[in-house]
Amino acid sequence: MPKTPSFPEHALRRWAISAAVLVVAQAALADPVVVEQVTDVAATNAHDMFQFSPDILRIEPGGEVEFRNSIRGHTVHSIPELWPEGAAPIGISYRPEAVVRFDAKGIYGITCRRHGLFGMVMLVVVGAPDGGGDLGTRIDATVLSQEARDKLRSIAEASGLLP
Ligand SMILES: [Cu+2]
Repeated sequence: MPKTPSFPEHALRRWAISAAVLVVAQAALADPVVVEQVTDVAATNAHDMFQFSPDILRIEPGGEVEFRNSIRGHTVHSIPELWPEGAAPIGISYRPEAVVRFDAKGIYGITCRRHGLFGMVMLVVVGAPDGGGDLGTRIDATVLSQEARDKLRSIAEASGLLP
């Protein structure tokens, strides 16, 4: 019976070690969190049809978010009243994907310029704030539609940022 050549054990061990190192390195880089901009044509109302998914994120300072599908009318725009002081505003249009890095701690409000009217809004919470602070007042101060403000309130309430 012919002897089948066996893979040298030391080479196998070396391969296993480099594979383990690779996994650790990838975990350390922390891939961006993905937010999809959804158009659900099966929805029976505009409120459900146009959404950011998920509509709330909690990340650490320096964390990155990849916004996908800022096309066919969807955009990603900062809500000025819900944006930490000094943080650069964002405006993404006509791009299948765009990565945004959030450095400053705080609560960031984001809207789609076309569908924000129907409540296509979301929050990004960077760091761990003690609470929403004056979030409720700031939501009321926005020039968004009532539907968008209601959506922001419900997101904030569901995540403990508002009582
Ligand atoms: Cu949209």
